[in-house]
Amino acid sequence: MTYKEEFIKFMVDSGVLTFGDFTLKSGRKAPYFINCGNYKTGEQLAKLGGFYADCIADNKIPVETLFGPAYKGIPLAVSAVIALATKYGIDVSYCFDRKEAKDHGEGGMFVGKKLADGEKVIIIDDVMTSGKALRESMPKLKSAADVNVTGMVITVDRMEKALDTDLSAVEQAYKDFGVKVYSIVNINDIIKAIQDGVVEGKEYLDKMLEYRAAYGVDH
Ligand code: OMP
Repeated sequence: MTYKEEFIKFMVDSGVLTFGDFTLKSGRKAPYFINCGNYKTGEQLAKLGGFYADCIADNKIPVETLFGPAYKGIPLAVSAVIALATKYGIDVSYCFDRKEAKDHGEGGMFVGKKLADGEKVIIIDDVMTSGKALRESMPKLKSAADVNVTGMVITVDRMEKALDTDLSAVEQAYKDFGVKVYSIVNINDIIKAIQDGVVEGKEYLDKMLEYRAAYGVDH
């Protein structure tokens, strides 16, 4: 089994890759959904962190701090920062934002490493569809300090159009913010894994391809 196939099987076994009728953050109605909130156990998070760390190390993305956007990005960034240290001996920091500012104690909008101008930051998130989530986190991150976002690492690139453009969300992210998006797998890898029988789901393929014809784009 290839590395990508192993990850796709891991998503299915963890109940993360699901099929049905879903309304997405962008308003799109999709026949499949990747719910990273379903990685629940210590073993699953340890394994997930290893995949993020592999992606960062393999692509040699410069990094001082991992940023996990609240809420779903928090355990993802924590899993990745631990795996970078234990698997690769790369001991870096992590931080996350608060959804509501704290007005007592240490106060502020961020928890974890205090960001500095020029700091090399990787955004750790779950999935990219239209790029809306990145569009929301960039101003927050930049409000902390003039950080250097060296990349964004996600588990699945759905390879879809950004909103109001024919560019892919990944291309639009680079155009607007200079942020390069790295993914462990993309939707073509998932479709191929289903076609090859690596994971179940052949009955959903028609709907997935139909959806891909409507919103999908190559990059
Ligand atoms: P965009 O902000 O449109 O790129 O959508 C990505 C975000 O939507 C993710 O950060 C999730 O919060 C959520 N999402 C998933 O978690 N899994 C999916 O398969 C699809 C979405 C989505 O709503 O598009």
